[in-house]
Amino acid sequence: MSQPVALTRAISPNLEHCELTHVAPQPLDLARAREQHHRYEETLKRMGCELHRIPGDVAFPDCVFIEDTAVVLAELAVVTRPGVDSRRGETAAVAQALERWRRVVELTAPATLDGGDVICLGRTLYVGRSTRSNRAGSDQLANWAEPLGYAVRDVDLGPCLHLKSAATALSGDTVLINPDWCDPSSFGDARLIPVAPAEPWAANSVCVNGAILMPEAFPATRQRVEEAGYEVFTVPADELAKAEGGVSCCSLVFEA
Ligand code: CIR
Repeated sequence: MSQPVALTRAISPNLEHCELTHVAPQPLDLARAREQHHRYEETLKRMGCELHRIPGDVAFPDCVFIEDTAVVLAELAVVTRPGVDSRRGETAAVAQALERWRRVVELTAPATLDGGDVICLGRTLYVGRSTRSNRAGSDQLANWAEPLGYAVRDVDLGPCLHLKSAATALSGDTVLINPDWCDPSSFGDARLIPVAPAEPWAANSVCVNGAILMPEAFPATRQRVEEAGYEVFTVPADELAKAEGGVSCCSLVFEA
């Protein structure tokens, strides 16, 4: 198997003007965010990724959250149309970078879709119906993905930003989930690992080469993931969490 690529984007000097939906504004320490982001990138490398970073952009406060700008399938990269105006312009640089590895297609108005709303389990794409992603977004994604053999299913969400705030795939048949934020029956017969009740934000993770990357702030959920048989890597991620970002948001990980 080839080495996976992790595509990241540097933090904007304007991060303090990021979008916030479910978290209250707090002072952001840009230097600390950059240090934690660097450790995140180094950890992806330790997990076996070839790391590629796009420069940040002062015009786009949220550009570090590159996950929202594309859904990278094995066959095709679907560049999204993010659900808030301030993030629409983030996609151009990402689309250009992805052309190195994939044919690139783009969603168009009236579709809105954030990549953080899309989970791939086997040949099924689950799309969260968040405030960022609309029916036209999942329909256009389906128009690209169904001819390739993917099924596309919408998932209703509770009070969280994205589907990946509520659930992420640990493998092709296992989901780490906060059952208070999305309906566990959404994922068919997948094996479900619930987050520890005291750690509602712990469902967001990244799977690389069969191992799992999680924030270090969720030890009880980490233990559950390890007991399920996964090797777990952790990183400090609390500074970008103030910008409402989790670990999955900061990379696009895919086979080269
Ligand atoms: C936003 O609200 O768009 C950013 N402040 C955070 C985006 C986090 N992305 C993600 O969960 N995929």
